Amino acid sequence: MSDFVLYDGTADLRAGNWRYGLVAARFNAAVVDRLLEGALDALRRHGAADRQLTVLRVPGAFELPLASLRLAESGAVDAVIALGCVIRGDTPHFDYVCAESARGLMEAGLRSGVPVIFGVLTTDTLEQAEARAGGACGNKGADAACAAMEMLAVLHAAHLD
Ligand code: INI
Repeated sequence: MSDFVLYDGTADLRAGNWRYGLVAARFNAAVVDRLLEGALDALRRHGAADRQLTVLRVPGAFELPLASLRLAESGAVDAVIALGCVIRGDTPHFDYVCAESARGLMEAGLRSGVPVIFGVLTTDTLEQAEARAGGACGNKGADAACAAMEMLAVLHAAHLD
Protein backbone atom coordinates (compact mmCIF):
# COMPACT_ATOMS: atom_id res chain seq x y z
CA MET A 1 0.00 0.00 0.00
CA SER A 2 1.34 3.46 -0.97
CA ASP A 3 0.73 6.61 1.03
CA PHE A 4 1.13 9.11 -1.80
CA VAL A 5 -1.83 10.98 -3.24
CA LEU A 6 -2.38 10.06 -6.86
CA TYR A 7 -4.30 12.19 -9.34
CA ASP A 8 -4.63 10.44 -12.67
CA GLY A 9 -6.60 12.14 -15.43
CA THR A 10 -6.82 8.97 -17.50
CA ALA A 11 -9.27 7.28 -15.15
CA ASP A 12 -12.69 7.45 -16.82
CA LEU A 13 -11.60 9.86 -19.58
CA ARG A 14 -14.46 12.15 -20.65
CA ALA A 15 -14.97 15.51 -22.33
CA GLY A 16 -17.12 16.73 -19.43
CA ASN A 17 -18.59 20.22 -19.75
CA TRP A 18 -15.29 21.72 -20.78
CA ARG A 19 -14.92 23.80 -23.93
CA TYR A 20 -12.25 22.86 -26.42
CA GLY A 21 -10.54 25.11 -28.94
CA LEU A 22 -9.00 23.37 -31.93
CA VAL A 23 -6.50 25.39 -33.94
CA ALA A 24 -5.57 23.66 -37.20
CA ALA A 25 -3.05 24.69 -39.85
CA ARG A 26 -4.10 24.75 -43.53
CA PHE A 27 -0.58 23.85 -44.73
CA ASN A 28 -0.51 20.13 -45.60
CA ALA A 29 -4.30 20.27 -45.32
CA ALA A 30 -4.85 16.71 -46.52
CA VAL A 31 -3.00 15.47 -43.42
CA VAL A 32 -4.16 18.14 -40.97
CA ASP A 33 -7.81 17.66 -41.96
CA ARG A 34 -7.48 14.05 -40.85
CA LEU A 35 -5.87 15.10 -37.56
CA LEU A 36 -8.78 17.49 -37.03
CA GLU A 37 -11.33 14.79 -37.83
CA GLY A 38 -9.54 12.44 -35.40
CA ALA A 39 -9.55 15.07 -32.66
CA LEU A 40 -13.23 15.97 -33.17
CA ASP A 41 -14.20 12.30 -33.29
CA ALA A 42 -12.32 11.56 -30.05
CA LEU A 43 -13.96 14.50 -28.27
CA ARG A 44 -17.43 13.50 -29.47
CA ARG A 45 -16.88 9.83 -28.55
CA HIS A 46 -16.02 11.03 -25.05
CA GLY A 47 -19.25 12.99 -24.80
CA ALA A 48 -18.53 16.46 -26.23
CA ALA A 49 -21.38 18.30 -27.95
CA ASP A 50 -20.60 20.56 -30.89
CA ARG A 51 -21.44 23.68 -28.83
CA GLN A 52 -18.37 22.83 -26.69
CA LEU A 53 -16.09 22.90 -29.74
CA THR A 54 -14.50 25.90 -31.48
CA VAL A 55 -12.34 25.41 -34.58
CA LEU A 56 -9.89 27.98 -35.98
CA ARG A 57 -7.94 27.50 -39.21
CA VAL A 58 -4.60 29.30 -39.59
CA PRO A 59 -2.11 29.35 -42.49
CA GLY A 60 0.63 27.08 -41.12
CA ALA A 61 2.27 25.55 -38.07
CA PHE A 62 4.18 28.78 -37.51
CA GLU A 63 0.87 30.62 -36.89
CA LEU A 64 -0.46 28.07 -34.39
CA PRO A 65 1.11 29.67 -31.27
CA LEU A 66 -0.40 33.16 -31.60
CA ALA A 67 -3.88 31.90 -32.45
CA SER A 68 -3.65 29.37 -29.61
CA LEU A 69 -2.54 32.03 -27.12
CA ARG A 70 -5.33 34.43 -28.13
CA LEU A 71 -7.90 31.67 -27.90
CA ALA A 72 -6.56 30.47 -24.55
CA GLU A 73 -6.60 34.00 -23.14
CA SER A 74 -10.07 34.80 -24.49
CA GLY A 75 -11.81 32.80 -21.78
CA ALA A 76 -13.87 31.07 -24.47
CA VAL A 77 -12.20 27.67 -24.07
CA ASP A 78 -10.76 25.52 -21.28
CA ALA A 79 -8.12 23.79 -23.42
CA VAL A 80 -6.53 24.32 -26.81
CA ILE A 81 -5.54 21.54 -29.20
CA ALA A 82 -3.08 22.78 -31.85
CA LEU A 83 -2.85 20.64 -34.98
CA GLY A 84 -0.37 20.87 -37.82
CA CYS A 85 1.99 18.94 -40.02
CA VAL A 86 5.55 19.91 -40.92
CA ILE A 87 7.35 17.69 -43.43
CA ARG A 88 11.13 17.93 -43.72
CA GLY A 89 11.17 17.36 -47.46
CA ASP A 90 9.00 20.40 -48.08
CA THR A 91 11.22 23.12 -46.76
CA PRO A 92 14.75 24.13 -45.88
CA HIS A 93 13.33 25.96 -42.88
CA PHE A 94 11.74 22.80 -41.44
CA ASP A 95 13.77 23.11 -38.25
CA TYR A 96 12.71 26.73 -37.67
CA VAL A 97 9.03 26.05 -38.27
CA CYS A 98 9.07 22.99 -35.98
CA ALA A 99 11.09 24.60 -33.23
CA GLU A 100 9.13 27.86 -33.17
CA SER A 101 5.80 26.09 -33.35
CA ALA A 102 6.72 23.85 -30.40
CA ARG A 103 8.32 26.66 -28.40
CA GLY A 104 5.43 29.03 -29.09
CA LEU A 105 2.79 26.49 -28.15
CA MET A 106 4.55 25.71 -24.89
CA GLU A 107 4.74 29.44 -24.19
CA ALA A 108 1.04 29.87 -25.01
CA GLY A 109 0.18 27.25 -22.41
CA LEU A 110 2.47 28.61 -19.73
CA ARG A 111 1.47 32.25 -20.30
CA SER A 112 -2.27 31.59 -20.38
CA GLY A 113 -2.44 28.85 -17.76
CA VAL A 114 -4.69 26.96 -20.17
CA PRO A 115 -3.59 23.51 -21.36
CA VAL A 116 -2.27 23.87 -24.91
CA ILE A 117 -1.69 20.51 -26.56
CA PHE A 118 1.03 19.97 -29.17
CA GLY A 119 -0.66 18.03 -31.95
CA VAL A 120 1.88 18.88 -34.64
CA LEU A 121 3.37 16.09 -36.74
CA THR A 122 7.03 16.63 -37.62
CA THR A 123 8.10 13.98 -40.12
CA ASP A 124 10.65 13.32 -42.84
CA THR A 125 8.09 12.25 -45.44
CA LEU A 126 4.43 12.60 -46.40
CA GLU A 127 4.04 8.83 -45.94
CA GLN A 128 5.16 9.06 -42.30
CA ALA A 129 2.70 11.89 -41.72
CA GLU A 130 -0.18 9.96 -43.33
CA ALA A 131 0.61 6.94 -41.15
CA ARG A 132 0.09 9.14 -38.06
CA ALA A 133 -3.06 10.81 -39.35
CA GLY A 134 -5.42 7.85 -39.34
CA GLY A 135 -3.05 5.30 -40.90
CA ALA A 136 -0.95 2.46 -39.48
CA CYS A 137 0.37 4.52 -36.57
CA GLY A 138 -3.00 5.78 -35.35
CA ASN A 139 -4.28 9.33 -35.34
CA LYS A 140 -2.22 11.91 -33.45
CA GLY A 141 -5.15 14.32 -33.58
CA ALA A 142 -7.20 11.87 -31.52
CA ASP A 143 -4.23 11.43 -29.17
CA ALA A 144 -3.99 15.20 -28.76
CA ALA A 145 -7.70 15.42 -27.92
CA CYS A 146 -7.23 12.71 -25.28
CA ALA A 147 -4.26 14.63 -23.86
CA ALA A 148 -6.47 17.73 -23.54
CA MET A 149 -9.20 15.80 -21.70
CA GLU A 150 -6.59 14.18 -19.46
CA MET A 151 -4.98 17.52 -18.56
CA LEU A 152 -8.33 19.10 -17.70
CA ALA A 153 -9.30 16.08 -15.61
CA VAL A 154 -6.05 15.85 -13.67
CA LEU A 155 -5.86 19.61 -12.97
CA HIS A 156 -9.48 19.53 -11.81
CA ALA A 157 -9.02 16.45 -9.65
CA ALA A 158 -5.99 18.02 -7.98
CA HIS A 159 -7.90 21.32 -7.44
CA LEU A 160 -5.48 23.15 -9.71
CA ASP A 161 -8.02 24.63 -12.14
N1 INI B 1 3.85 25.15 -42.48
C1 INI B 1 3.41 23.95 -42.07
O1 INI B 1 2.46 23.89 -41.28
N2 INI B 1 4.02 22.81 -42.50
C2 INI B 1 5.07 22.85 -43.36
O2 INI B 1 5.58 21.76 -43.73
C3 INI B 1 5.55 24.10 -43.83
N3 INI B 1 6.62 24.17 -44.77
O3 INI B 1 7.04 23.13 -45.26
O4 INI B 1 7.10 25.25 -45.10
C4 INI B 1 4.91 25.26 -43.36
N4 INI B 1 5.32 26.49 -43.74
C5 INI B 1 4.50 27.66 -43.59
C6 INI B 1 4.67 28.31 -42.22
O5 INI B 1 4.07 27.54 -41.20
C7 INI B 1 4.02 29.69 -42.22
O6 INI B 1 2.63 29.55 -42.48
C8 INI B 1 4.62 30.65 -43.23
O7 INI B 1 6.03 30.71 -43.10
C9 INI B 1 4.04 32.09 -43.03
O8 INI B 1 4.41 32.60 -41.74
